[in-house]
Amino acid sequence: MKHKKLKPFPKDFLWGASSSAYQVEGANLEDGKGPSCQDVKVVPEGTSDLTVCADFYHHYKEDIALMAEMGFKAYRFSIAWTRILPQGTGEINQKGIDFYNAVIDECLKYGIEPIVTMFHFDMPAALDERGSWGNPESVDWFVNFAKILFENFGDRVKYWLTINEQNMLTLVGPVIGTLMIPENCTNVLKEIYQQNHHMLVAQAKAMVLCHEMLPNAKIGPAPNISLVYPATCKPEDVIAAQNFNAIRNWLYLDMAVYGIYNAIVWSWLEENDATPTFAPGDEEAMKNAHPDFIGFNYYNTATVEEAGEDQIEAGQVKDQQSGQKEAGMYQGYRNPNLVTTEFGWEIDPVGFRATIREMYSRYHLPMLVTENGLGAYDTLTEDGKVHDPYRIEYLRQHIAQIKEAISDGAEMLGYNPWSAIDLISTHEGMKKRYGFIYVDRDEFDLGTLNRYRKDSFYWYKKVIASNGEDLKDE
Ligand code: BGP
Repeated sequence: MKHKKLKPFPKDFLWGASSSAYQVEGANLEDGKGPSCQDVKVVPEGTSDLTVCADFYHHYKEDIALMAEMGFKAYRFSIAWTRILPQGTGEINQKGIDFYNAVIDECLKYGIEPIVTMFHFDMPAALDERGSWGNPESVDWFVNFAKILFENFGDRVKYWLTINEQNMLTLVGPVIGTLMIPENCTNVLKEIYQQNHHMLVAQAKAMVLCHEMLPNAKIGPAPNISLVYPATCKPEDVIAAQNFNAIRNWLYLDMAVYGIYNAIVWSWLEENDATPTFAPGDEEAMKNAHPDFIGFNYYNTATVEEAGEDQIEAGQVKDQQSGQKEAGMYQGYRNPNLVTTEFGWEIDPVGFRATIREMYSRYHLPMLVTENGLGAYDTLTEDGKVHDPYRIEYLRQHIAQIKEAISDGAEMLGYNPWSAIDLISTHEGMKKRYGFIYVDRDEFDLGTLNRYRKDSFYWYKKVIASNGEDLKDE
């Protein structure tokens, strides 16, 4: 549909950007913080560990001031479970509470709405030792953590996100450093989807608790949603695309919104003897939960074709956007219509609109973009500049497609691209940068950690000031 006239962004649209605790904060074992799975994992060769990151822990005032200078209306960040509960359960670390109180207050000082992710890839190491999400008790661990967050921060935080990219944890957990599979496990698929089930129940209970404790707050899930295209109009390819759409996307949103398991996924699990076991009360808990909005991360679309019967080999899965193959279900296909980033991720702004349209048709809920962005090599010039026209172009095209989607009738709450500031990429370390703010350090040399405004910083400031009307780069 080519619109004759585009609708404007809503007046209170939440322009901002995102980060996550384990990638941005550093101070990973400071002030009583316990280790998370990210602190004990073996990082990919040639990439930085997660001990210092962007050192947001010590620079948050300066960083939030820079966000305010860009005109941010929102900042989406995650709370490290192990800063609040070093062992995952038990005693609260007051210094952790103090830190996030300070971050929230600093945001509010500038009128920046804090959007809090409760779990972003950082299971407490102590809970991993107790079986992680595979332990049925994990539901209570998470709900207990959620309650502490609501009690301590709920007076000021109005937007909550439950679990970041639960679908990626389930599909490619080991490459992110999460998802523990017990050594003696004989049915890995069943184990994975049992863990996934525990996360779904935990999320549902946290949403209900949020509504009980904080009637004015809004809460939603934050999966990574990529609409899946069929490689051709061959009917078998269309079925493959529906299969992957169900496994990758709709399983998570059907459950979050309607409290039901997606039928295609359920049949596939049944055939593989991998359906999860329900504990008493699970079904009811899932039905009772009603998100107020859908938070979602979007980087690109996926394309698949009909699959043969062979499985993907371990080691072929590189990151959260790869690994698209499941025997008899679907097989990844390189979309010849799309270019890729320097790091091999396809770029598909129009697919962003298509993804939003599809989600709105299925769920009829307002949507909040919780991630989107371009990872690239950036260079700091001698006079302290970072020229990143590639990032501006990527963001410009994606924002333009949100406007199309709004004109299509979709309800959009905000746009929080990845990332507010340079931080550590899960797979590529420091060299793959996403931020509007450059951090002077490299992979292993911590540099000065000074902050510099990239060209995209000034451009985004203008975008926000014009409420998305002025997307020009000049
Ligand atoms: C998402 C994660 C983020 C972030 C981003 C970029 O999947 O939620 O935590 O890492 O992807 O990915 P990467 O750092 O691998 O480029």
